[in-house]
Amino acid sequence: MKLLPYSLSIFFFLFMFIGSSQTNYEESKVPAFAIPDPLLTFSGYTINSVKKWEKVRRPELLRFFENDIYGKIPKNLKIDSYTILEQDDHALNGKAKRKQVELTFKNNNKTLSYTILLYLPKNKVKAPIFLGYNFYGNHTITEDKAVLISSAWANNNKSFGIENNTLTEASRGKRTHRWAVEKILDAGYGLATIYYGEVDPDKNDFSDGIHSLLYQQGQNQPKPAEWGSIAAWSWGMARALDYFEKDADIDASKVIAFGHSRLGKTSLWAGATDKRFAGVISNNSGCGGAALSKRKFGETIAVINDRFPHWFCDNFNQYGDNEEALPVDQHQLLALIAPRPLYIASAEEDQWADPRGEFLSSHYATQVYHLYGKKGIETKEMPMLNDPIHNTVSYHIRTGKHDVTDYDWENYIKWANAFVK
Ligand code: GTR
Repeated sequence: MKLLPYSLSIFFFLFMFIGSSQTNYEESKVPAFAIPDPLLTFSGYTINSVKKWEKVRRPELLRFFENDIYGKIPKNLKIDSYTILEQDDHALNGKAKRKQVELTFKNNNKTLSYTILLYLPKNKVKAPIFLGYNFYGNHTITEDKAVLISSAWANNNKSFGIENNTLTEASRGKRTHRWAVEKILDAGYGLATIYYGEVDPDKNDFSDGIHSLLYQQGQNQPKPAEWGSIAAWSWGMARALDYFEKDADIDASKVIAFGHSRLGKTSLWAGATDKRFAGVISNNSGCGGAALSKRKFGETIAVINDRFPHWFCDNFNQYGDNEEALPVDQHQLLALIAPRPLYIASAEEDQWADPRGEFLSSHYATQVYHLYGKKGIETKEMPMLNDPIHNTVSYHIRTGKHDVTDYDWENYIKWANAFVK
């Protein structure tokens, strides 16, 4: 997050260039390492009960992930007000109730608002819902003309018609394939989505987004142990859940945090930090998400911190090319979600996200689920392609690339029916 002196930046650039050309995609080159034991405290004490897990081990792990990986939230900030911007009880050809709800936050003489797009199944009193961010605006997930276009900063993207960091009509419906809205509604669930750039624009700049509302006097960027963007986006999901608790159409005890890729890292962290999320889905979340960092397969800590210096807290930099020094790994992040249902999904062609590392992580988290008498990923053998394992902890690897598909959603719905609903 800090600016490096010029000469150092050149050195760093060269190093990264050489380093990234060495991305490892070979299983035989994965280093040998011990899997940090979720049930052994940092001081060497063995945990053998739910009580000790919840009193001793879970808090110390959570603290570690907060201080050294995602960053702490400096202070609690509640919703100042919310406004139903728009509502239609006969949306999507009469299939759904649509609501667009704006949440507003105020602090330090600053204001931040973001808008939740909700599709709820008709004739259902309190619906369980999937909540997940989208990458390019709520209007990209559907052809529905009534969905409002965000005025927040967006990454330019030619194929989406996004220029000058501004979202327009040109991108309406561009991401419908990632959101199986009809399947979700038909199964009796609602869908809530938010444009992540409204909570914190995805760029290495901490003058904007939610961070700026919570600085102390004179502060203009997070401290080394304070929140990066992933923690900020997770915070936004938790505040959406605060709103759901007030919305009579939603069953706030059945909100499933969903996310793809960087937003899958986000849904995992949201589930770890807020126990109210009834279930968590990580779709192709990879490095800093479900994948084990110590495997150094595909994207690594050094590479992710270089490309996205704002995602994690500054303290995370000390583990770049120094994974051995990490006393934890990402399966322990997954374990923080226990005993709540958790779904980890990979894609065959998404080697950058290390599917095997994602799988192993779900396996090694399972021992904490066992404390609660729940089943997870009991085997160390990866399943065949398109052959999901469904338990309280679920896993699948599907054919195809880094993406969200109908196949993914069909499985999330099956798992939610069995373990969340
Ligand atoms: C990639 C990044 C991944 C993943 C992905 C995404 O460039 O290296 O960690 O987060 O972006 O979010 O689409």
